[in-house]
Amino acid sequence: MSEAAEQLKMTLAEAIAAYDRDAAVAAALDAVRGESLDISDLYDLLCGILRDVGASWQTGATKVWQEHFATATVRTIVEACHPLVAERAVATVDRTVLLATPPEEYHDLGLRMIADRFELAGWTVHLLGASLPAEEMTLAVGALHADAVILSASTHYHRTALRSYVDVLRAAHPNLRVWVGGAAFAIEHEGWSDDELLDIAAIPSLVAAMG
Ligand code: B12
Repeated sequence: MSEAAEQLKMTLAEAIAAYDRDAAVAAALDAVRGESLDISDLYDLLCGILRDVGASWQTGATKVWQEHFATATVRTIVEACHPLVAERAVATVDRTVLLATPPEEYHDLGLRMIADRFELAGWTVHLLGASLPAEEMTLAVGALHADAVILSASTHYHRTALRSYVDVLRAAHPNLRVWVGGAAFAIEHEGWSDDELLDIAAIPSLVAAMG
């Protein structure tokens, strides 16, 4: 992590500890507007803050309401960055991606950040949010002429449930690219082939790789 990123991570963690959402949002926006940090670096750093909060919640040092406060603050920062994402996106690559989580999977912040990474890379992005049934995604793929679908899972239970979700989608749309990811795939991905997983770092050059 760069020195600017380390500094900002500390500032944001302090603002969150002081329950000062406005200060956190202002510091994050200053950093990305001032170009000391790009948006992808900011998202990596926000992800790190939430992982720290999650670890602290697991030990009991952070209460559930405090974890919710931190998550809400991060969400506000990400939403506040969106006009900059649209401004900084590269020229269109003429590809459309839809993003969602499967039913009952409410961890959607990672998905939200992935949506912006695709937009920065020139994709047309339709974020369909958390807990979308496979049948609805199947309809959306047809209606929005999607080339690809991104599905995210944070819990092991939802990683398993995604298998039949992806099978339903592929049966309806054989040429569709479907990629899965999220915290549930971080350690291992039994039952999934390597080409169903996506490396975030590959997003900027995906279209060239897809041929
Ligand atoms: C915030 C949070 C919540 C919030 C979610 C708010 C929201 N709307 O997103 C709330 C309070 C709702 C919540 C609830 C629960 N949570 Co929770 N939660 C977290 C926490 C603290 C942070 C998650 C987060 O936003 N991280 C930041 C984002 C940016 O990271 P990310 O999702 O991993 O995404 C990154 C990558 O994975 C990647 N990515 C994501 N999707 C995709 C897809 C593709 C294709 C690709 C390439 C990449 C990619 O992109 C991001 C990086 O840019 C984590 C702790 C942790 N260690 O992460 C626990 C955690 C995920 N939760 C956990 C649990 C257990 C739960 C609950 C079951 C708790 C409970 N007993 O009720 C419920 C389940 C709710 C449900 N049914 O979905 C566990 C999961 C354990 C497991 N592996 O099974 C964790 C890890 C906490 C822990 N240490 O135990 N949670």
